[in-house]
Amino acid sequence: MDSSSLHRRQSMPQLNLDTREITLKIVYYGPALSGKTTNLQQLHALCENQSRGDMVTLDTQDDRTLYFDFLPIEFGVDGAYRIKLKLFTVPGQVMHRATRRVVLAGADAVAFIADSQRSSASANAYSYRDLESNLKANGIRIEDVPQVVQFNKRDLSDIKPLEEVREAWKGTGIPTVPASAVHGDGVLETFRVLLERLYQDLEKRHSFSSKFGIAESEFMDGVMQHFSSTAAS
Ligand SMILES: Nc1nc2c(ncn2[C@@H]2O[C@H](COP(=O)(O)OP(=O)(O)OP(=O)(O)O)[C@@H](O)[C@H]2O)c(=O)[nH]1
Ligand SMILES: [Mg+2]
Repeated sequence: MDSSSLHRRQSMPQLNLDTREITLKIVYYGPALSGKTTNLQQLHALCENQSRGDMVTLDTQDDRTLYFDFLPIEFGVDGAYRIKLKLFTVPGQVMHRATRRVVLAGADAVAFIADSQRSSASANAYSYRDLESNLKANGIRIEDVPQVVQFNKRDLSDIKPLEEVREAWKGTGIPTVPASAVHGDGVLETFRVLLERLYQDLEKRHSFSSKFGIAESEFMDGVMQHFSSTAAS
C-alpha cells in the first residue's frame, strides 16, 4: 500500500443525495470487559421504540462477546432525510483481533471504551494500539477517525483520577467522557460527543451542510431527540 492511500479513509460514509439517506457506522472498541456491550444495551434502552431495531448479539460465552453486538437505529428528520446509524461493538478479548479488524472496517467513528481501574491501564493501552494497527491494516490513520474516549466504571474504587485521564489525553485533542455505563451514566454523553465529532468530520470531508442543508445544531437535535436522558422503566 502506498503512503497516499494511508492518508485517505478506506470507505466513504454512505451519503445518498438522491434518496436523502445518511448511513453511519459507529464502532465501540476497547479492552475485554470495559463495558462496550453495556453501552450498547443502555443506548438501546434510551432510544425510543419506533427508531430502534432489535439489538443483535453474536455471540456470547459467559457474557463475553465472541463476535460482535449490533444495534440499528433509524429515523427521519423533518421529513427531509433519513439517518441510519449502525452501532457495533467489537469483542475485547485479545485473541479476537482478526474479528475486531473485520468489524472495524468502514467505521465512520469510534468510541473507545476504557476501564478506569488502575489495574486496567495496560489493557487500555494495549487495546488502543490494537485499534491503531487494525485501522492501519484497513488503510486508515487513527488520527483521521472521529473518536471519543470513555473512561468507564467510575463507580468502582481504585480508579484513575479524572485529572490524570484528561492530562494524558490532552495532547491528542480527543475528548474524554467519564461514565458508569452499568448505571446509565455517561453513555448518552459519550454518544453525543462522538456524533458531534462525526458531524464535523463529514463537514470537513464532504461539505455535509451544503450538500444536505443540515447545520450541526440541526443534525445533533435531529439525532438526540430520539433518545431520552433516562431509560424508561
Ligand atoms: N462496576 C461497573 N461495572 C460495569 C460498568 N460497565 C460495565 N460493567 C460490567 O462489566 C462487565 C463487562 O461488561 P461488558 O459490557 O460485557 O464488557 P465488554 O466490553 O462488552 O466485554 P467483551 O465483550 O469481553 O469485550 C459486566 O459485568 C458489566 O455489568 C460500570 O460502569 N461499572
Ligand atoms: Mg462485549
